[in-house]
Amino acid sequence: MQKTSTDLFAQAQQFIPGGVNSPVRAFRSVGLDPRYIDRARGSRLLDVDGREYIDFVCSWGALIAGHAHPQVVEAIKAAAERGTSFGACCELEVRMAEMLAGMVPGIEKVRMVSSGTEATMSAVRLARAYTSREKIIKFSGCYHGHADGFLSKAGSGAMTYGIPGTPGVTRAAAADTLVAAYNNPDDVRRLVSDNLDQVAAVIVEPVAGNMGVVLPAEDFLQGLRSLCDRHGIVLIFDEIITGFRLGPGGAQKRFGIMPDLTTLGKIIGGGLPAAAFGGKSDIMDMLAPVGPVYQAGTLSGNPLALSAGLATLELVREPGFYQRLDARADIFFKELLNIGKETGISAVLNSMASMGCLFFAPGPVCDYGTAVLADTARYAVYFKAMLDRGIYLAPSQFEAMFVSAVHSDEDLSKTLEAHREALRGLS
Ligand code: KE4
Repeated sequence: MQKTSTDLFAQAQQFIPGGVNSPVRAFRSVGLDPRYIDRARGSRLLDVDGREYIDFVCSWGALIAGHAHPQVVEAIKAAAERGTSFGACCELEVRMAEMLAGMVPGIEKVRMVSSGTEATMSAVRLARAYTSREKIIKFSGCYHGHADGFLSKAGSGAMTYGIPGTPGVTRAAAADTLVAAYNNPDDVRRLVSDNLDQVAAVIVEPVAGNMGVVLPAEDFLQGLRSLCDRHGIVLIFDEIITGFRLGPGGAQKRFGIMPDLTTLGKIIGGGLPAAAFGGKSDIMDMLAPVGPVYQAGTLSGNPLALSAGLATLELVREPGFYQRLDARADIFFKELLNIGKETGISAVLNSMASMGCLFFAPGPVCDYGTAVLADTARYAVYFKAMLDRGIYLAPSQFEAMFVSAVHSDEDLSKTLEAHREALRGLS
């Protein structure tokens, strides 16, 4: 007898804290129990209760080519038949490194890891070693994974559950992390001058995707670049969402601003656990075994994950991939906003390329302070109304929604219709 989502969630809670392996999946902030997904293909999810959804989470942005893309599945099968992990070097690692160095402007050398957290944690360690400094600057509302130093005023699940810092992070770890307001260059300059010659790195999501979507203000990123140049600070672009989302070279190519280090994830794993950090050779060559900075991983560069990632990158490299995707997504997001205006519901839509976020906020959302003004209770009602109509959005106001290359015209118009009905239910 097939177990229902309710059965599975009850059982899961006996063995897994909160019943989930990652908090944001718990649906708590939208006041529901999670749906258990049985399978997925293209733009669709099917849960164990037989309900089908059009998916706009896309494994948090990883599946830009959709679920179970035939070329990705084929690549994984072929790789699996040759062995799932060698714990030794393999050609796929060379191909991936060459691909990333060839496509991402800021990457001369790169190292693969298995999660975004590992990538950002390693990049910060490297920056500290390179500069012989200890402090880092992050931005409130940005999320760089759950390594100790990143959890002050983080975004994503930490923001969803209002966890300002988190127990278990030592005072020392927190003290080395300075937090500035996103899109506020004066704030960053103040922190740098108050901590002169102590700041190793500034880490930023060039387009924020973890407080909902927040776009960089004009000259914000250029301002960070200039400030880091002036003070010998390593600029880290956390492109774990924006890498290969905002185009083949990510945000750094789109904006023409070169970071010193870049972190990548999600899309480069094609739905399997693969992430990376890379940058200028003189920084990267400080890593063991060349240099003194230790960093390692049993499954780093895993052939199965890299086969899925490489197959996905081959798909996004096809001529016209981004033009087609971004054009459709742009029309879709504009329609979402227009319908909001028609129904008189105050909502703000921030989007870039195929990532976006509808905020039930009173005014423009340009940083953490304005994002938290969003009406999360109203988002929860809207979320359920969309879920009931077969539209699967992020179970939190403070996440992004993603359009993939396989969302059909029918998917998008069905979603817009559901959106219109859900908003009408709010008024
Ligand atoms: P992971 O350790 O979860 O692979 O990556 C951490 C990370 C780092 N940097 C950015 C910009 C990220 O968005 C993430 C992870 N994103 C969240 C969703 N916004 C992951 C979802 C989850 O925690 O379950």
